[in-house]
Amino acid sequence: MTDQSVHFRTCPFCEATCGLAVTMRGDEVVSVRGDDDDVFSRGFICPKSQGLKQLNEDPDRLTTPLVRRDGELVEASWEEAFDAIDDGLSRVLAAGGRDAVAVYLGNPAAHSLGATLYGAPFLKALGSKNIYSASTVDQMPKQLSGGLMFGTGLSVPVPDVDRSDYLLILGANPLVSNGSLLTAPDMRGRIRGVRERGGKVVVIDPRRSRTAREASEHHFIVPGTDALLLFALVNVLVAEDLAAPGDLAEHANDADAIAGLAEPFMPEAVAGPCGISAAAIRRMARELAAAERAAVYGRIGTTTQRFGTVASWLVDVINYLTGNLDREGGAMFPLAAAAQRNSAGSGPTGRGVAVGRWASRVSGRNELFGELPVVGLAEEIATPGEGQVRALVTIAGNPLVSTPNSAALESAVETLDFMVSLDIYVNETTRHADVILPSPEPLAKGHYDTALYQFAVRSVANYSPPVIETPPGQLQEWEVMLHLAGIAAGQGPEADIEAWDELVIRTLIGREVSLTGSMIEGRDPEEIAAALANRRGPERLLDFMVRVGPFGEGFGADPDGLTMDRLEANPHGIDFGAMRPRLPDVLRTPSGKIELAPAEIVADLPRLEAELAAAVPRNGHMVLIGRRQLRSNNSWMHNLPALVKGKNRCTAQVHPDDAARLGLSEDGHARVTSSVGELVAPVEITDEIMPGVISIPHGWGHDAPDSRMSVAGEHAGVNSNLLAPVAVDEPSGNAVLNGIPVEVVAADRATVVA
Ligand SMILES: Nc1nc2c(c(=O)[nH]1)N[C@H]1C(S)=C(S)[C@@H](COP(=O)(O)OP(=O)(O)OC[C@H]3O[C@@H](n4cnc5c(=O)[nH]c(N)nc54)[C@H](O)[C@@H]3O)O[C@H]1N2
Ligand SMILES: Nc1nc2c(c(=O)[nH]1)N[C@H]1C(S)=C(S)[C@@H](COP(=O)(O)OP(=O)(O)OC[C@H]3O[C@@H](n4cnc5c(=O)[nH]c(N)nc54)[C@H](O)[C@@H]3O)O[C@H]1N2
Ligand code: SF4
Ligand SMILES: [Mo]
Repeated sequence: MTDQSVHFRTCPFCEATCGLAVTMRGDEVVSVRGDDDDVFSRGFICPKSQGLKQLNEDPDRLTTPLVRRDGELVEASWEEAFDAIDDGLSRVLAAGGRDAVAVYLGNPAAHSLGATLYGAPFLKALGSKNIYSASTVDQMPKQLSGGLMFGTGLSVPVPDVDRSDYLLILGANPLVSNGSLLTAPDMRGRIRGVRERGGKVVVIDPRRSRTAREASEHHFIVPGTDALLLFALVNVLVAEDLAAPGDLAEHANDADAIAGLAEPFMPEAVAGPCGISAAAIRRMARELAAAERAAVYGRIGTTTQRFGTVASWLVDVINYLTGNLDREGGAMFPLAAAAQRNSAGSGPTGRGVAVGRWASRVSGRNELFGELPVVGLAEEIATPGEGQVRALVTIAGNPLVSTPNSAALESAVETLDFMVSLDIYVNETTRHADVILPSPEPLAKGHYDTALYQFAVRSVANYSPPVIETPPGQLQEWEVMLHLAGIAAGQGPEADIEAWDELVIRTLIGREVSLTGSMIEGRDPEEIAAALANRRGPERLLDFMVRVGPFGEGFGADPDGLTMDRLEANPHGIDFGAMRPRLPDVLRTPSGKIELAPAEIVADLPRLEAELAAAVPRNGHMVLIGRRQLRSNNSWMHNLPALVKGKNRCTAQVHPDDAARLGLSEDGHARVTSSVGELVAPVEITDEIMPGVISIPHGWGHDAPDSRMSVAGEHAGVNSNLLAPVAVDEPSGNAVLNGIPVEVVAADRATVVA
């Protein structure tokens, strides 16, 4: 058909960055398939990719701003919407000051070029201490441990899966999640590759997940005890003289301290609390040490729990002790073509990371990387006093479903004086907003993964131009962010967007030319700006970032180097190769060394020791964990019919022994109660889950009265975060979402409480 055209683009829905071949007829999506020529994914896709077509067709997706009038959200023009925001935010700022406005940035913001690159100017103009994001219900412990050990909040070693002989995976299910802090499309193929090379894959998880089933070996673990297990591995490596960091030693501080710190955590001491035998732990340590090239990888099961930072740190301590840090086939530092934080300027010495430059007003939790733990948002809204939050801006976030103690946050949000959301739906969160600004659908946006390529197993660069023209009357996310910046800066609703955009690029250029070690150190900013003048918005910023990046043309320094023009000429992406050793230059610590025993982490060890000492038999008590599902993406893809069809997936999984003990039956329901909430969910009995553990997926509970997601409403499920109390991993303030004590009883559906 001549009126059809095929467009190649990167899928924006998860961290795997798969290449898609999208067939269009005008603005209509005919099909979405894998791009066999994509340099990274080679045709691999998952079912969520169909979301691109389904979102395009979704009648519930917002295309006009909504403004609340007489209590109801009604369609409005952009002018009216920005007027309302200027009015609402100005009133709150005048009455309560900068901190009275809180911002929450959700997960899709990290997948959006506009929101990623233009978030900073808005936040800077706003100047509030109350900045929150999904990071503190996710990976903050890993960012903190990486930051303290290696020097930046994005210094996260990534398992080099394609060249490894031994993978130890804790609390991650990449066959379903498709990888996180690990950008590598087709994880099933890559994990199979390890085994086909004669290597071994070991999975530690309270559920026999898809990844566990694909692995050579799987161990159930009592939720929340990974730090104990990892410490026991360290203990064995040291006690049996298996530690062999080799050349790494010359780049590290405090290696001597590790043995002493690990001393209390003998395998025999942790075996009971973890539910893994001492013999198995010793064998694991020996195999890890003996493997030619091995990597330990921990993900959300290890970060969203009580000892997230300690567990995240120990993962890299083990990678160090076994000599696998920065080694091919081990855990390595990626090198992204644009914006790689840990390669800005030059190493190995740097400023390191600042922790706790301010603290939250009510509970005194530390700021990290410019934000506060989101578990504290509800109390910051609800507690009167100076600095009380009175307005909230959500950007691509659904915190009323995604964050702990959802009911308390909802009650707090209802009392706000003003709320704005940049989103694509009226959902559980945005239904409370006074103004909702719509984002264009993914096909109408340019795409490049500045964030995710920082965790990629290969240095890949791939830009996708918009396939659909911005519909008339629609604004791009970056333009919206700059309008918000203008309002926050007191310039009113009609700020000069072009002037703001100019300021943003000038700021980036100014910083780069004065950066020691930059490709354009000392160059004339005017000359650089002139060379970028043919573009605007995110594409101009991206052009700049790739040109000064590690493969860049450096504004004349290397004529063969990377530019936006070259990216546009390569729709299947450009592959600059596998990860390569980067020590010591990748470091940005003040000492210029790897810090193996950071004080902030060591300070949390007495808490872990107390846990070990207090470990009591569980006596039939149940703990809650979550799970991800192939056809879900956190809370927001349940309005797409292709992704919700089939049987109800929002079930409470329990082991047959627990089901028998608690009187639960497969066609019945369980009432699950925690210290803060209660819900009723259909029971699914399976021996894939560890006895004593119950699993309910997060991201459901779409029965809010005035949300406008008709399909999701028919597949409502329950919000598991109603059960999550306000509990944190102390050093990072990250929420505890796994290992929550609950009581489980059989419930008759007819007695469901409202
Ligand atoms: N119990 C439990 N809770 C969890 C987790 C868990 O494992 N267990 N996981 C946590 C994790 S890792 C994360 S990242 C968070 C996610 O937490 P959030 O980011 O708060 O939630 P999402 O479900 O990703 O919701 C994203 C929002 O963005 C909107 N959206 C989607 N696409 C776009 C777009 O292109 N532009 C704009 N402007 N908006 C868009 C959606 O409509 C939705 O409102 O959830 C966390 N919550
Ligand atoms: N299909 C799909 N893909 C997604 C998402 C999605 O919602 N759906 N969300 C995306 C996001 S935002 C993120 S952050 C990533 C997350 O990516 P992953 O970290 O791979 O997330 P999960 O699939 O939730 O896997 C976490 C595993 O940890 C286990 N677990 C729970 N508690 C513990 C514990 O205490 N210890 C151990 N060792 N394991 C535990 C769970 O049983 C689960 O199997 O996925 C991304 N990809
Ligand atoms: S794995 Fe992730 S990036 Fe790949 S098609 Fe699925 S959702 Fe898209
Ligand atoms: Mo996440």
